Amino acid sequence: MRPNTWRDISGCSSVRKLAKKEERVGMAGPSGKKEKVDKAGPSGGGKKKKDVKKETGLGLSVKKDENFGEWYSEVCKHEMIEYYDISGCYILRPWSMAIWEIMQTFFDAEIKKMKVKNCYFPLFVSPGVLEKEKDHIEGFAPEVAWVTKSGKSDLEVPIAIRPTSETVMYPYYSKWIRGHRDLPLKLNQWCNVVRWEFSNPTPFIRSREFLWQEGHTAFATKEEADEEVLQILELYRRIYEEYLAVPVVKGMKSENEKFAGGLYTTSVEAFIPNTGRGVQGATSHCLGQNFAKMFEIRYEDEEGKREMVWQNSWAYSTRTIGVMIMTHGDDKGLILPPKVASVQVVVIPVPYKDANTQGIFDACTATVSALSEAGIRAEEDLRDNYSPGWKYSNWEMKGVPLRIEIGPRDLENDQVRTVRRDNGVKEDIPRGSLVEHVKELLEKIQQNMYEVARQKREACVQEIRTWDEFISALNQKKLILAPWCDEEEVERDVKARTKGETGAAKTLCSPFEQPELPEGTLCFASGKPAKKWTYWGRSY
Ligand code: 87F
Repeated sequence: MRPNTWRDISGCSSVRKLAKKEERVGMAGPSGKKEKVDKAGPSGGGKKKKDVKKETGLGLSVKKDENFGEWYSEVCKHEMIEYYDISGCYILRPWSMAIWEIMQTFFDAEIKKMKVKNCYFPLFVSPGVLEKEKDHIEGFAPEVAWVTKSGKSDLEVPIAIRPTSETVMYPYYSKWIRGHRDLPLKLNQWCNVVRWEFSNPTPFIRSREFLWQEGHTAFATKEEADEEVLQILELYRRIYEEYLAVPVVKGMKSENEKFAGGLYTTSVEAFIPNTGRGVQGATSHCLGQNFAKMFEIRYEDEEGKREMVWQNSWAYSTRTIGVMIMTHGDDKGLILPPKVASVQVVVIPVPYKDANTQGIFDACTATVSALSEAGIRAEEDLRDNYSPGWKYSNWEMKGVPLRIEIGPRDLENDQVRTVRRDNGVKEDIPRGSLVEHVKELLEKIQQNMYEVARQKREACVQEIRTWDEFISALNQKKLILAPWCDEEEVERDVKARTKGETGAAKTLCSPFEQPELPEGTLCFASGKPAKKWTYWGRSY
């Protein structure tokens, strides 16, 4: 028989009884004094959820399925972000910044393999330069933020804050590129940008300032540019699928939805089943020669002829983190994929009465050391002012992929207990094979999270052929795959016809992997011959 530890009762209704008992007993705080701490377990007993949350800081007050917006905001606030006193701006706390840094390390190393070099251009843009490329800035203009004062005096000329850096960088590309030997020029910068959005700010997904990388490259030939567009897009797919365990579709943006200043736009598109919305995950654009013309970026080829360069630009942002949270989180909080979790394993001592507490603490420390030495990001939680049950909930809320519990019986049996965050499965593993076992478990969790997310998305995909089917699928929050004539006017028309409170439907992308399109298939919206299958939906 196992002793009656927290492990055995956490999550069931007797938690409350135990919490009560502890209240009577009291627990020593870090100061050594008895501190009044909230110890209600995760289920919180008979009180209303919202009250319990206020009291304990534990537990979410809403369910993901019941009020997604509120759920998302609560989950984010659990150490990922802090709201700020300027609307649309958020503090990225270490828990989320660490995720950004892990993705950054991966992506930065990959683009360096492609001979892309990092640089840094100023945050400020002079108005003349910003407005040089009219096509580009048109439509975006209302989102540009301006500095108009220094202290109390007006600036002679207001200065824009970069919303993206084409116009900041390309005058210098024009200066630096002279001959064919200066090509390709491949630069990237990790920076912040500001876009003064007015619609519904959402942490990570739509904020007025965000972090991103922006790559800007110039080539002698279109072929080289085309090739790079897809290489970068593949890296974006890998960030989502291999790191964030979020399935995405690679594809081509429509003429309406592409970056207006460029030739064509490719993207990775994710889908959030709960809201039935698509979300553009990252974009890789071929700019063609539009900017080269505008900024006179020319080179002399081998024969001494003056030619215009071909350019690309590509970016992914902290939006990635929001998509990950929305995809994996559950009613207990965040679930972090092991590859991006700054703490992959949390080790929690489960002392019991007069059992060998020091022995248990030592076993926890030894476990963390063994895991850390093997390159696993592990941490112990030895805080003595919280009960094990409280810690379980707290680390579940923060989404740590694997919990290890060590109690008296584990010590006796030279084992530890593992509990997976993704599916709750518990296992006792011998300490002798700890490292291999944990490595294997983390890989399984990563795989399973991706697989579960993929199945959930697949269940939402609906192939349709007619307008009625389209509207019905849209109302059922489906990710719609439809045969389309690929005409701009028709997409505009679909947008107009679906305009409502929750936003209009538009194309997300035309997937590179196209299902067969039999001769004679007609466009669902115009009735003209269909040219391709395209994903449609409302989007973020
Ligand atoms: C907002 C204000 C001003 C998006 C904006 O996607 C300008 C813009 O140009 C703007 N919002 N864009 C498009 C950005 C295109 C492009 N830039 C480099 C990328 C990848 C990185």
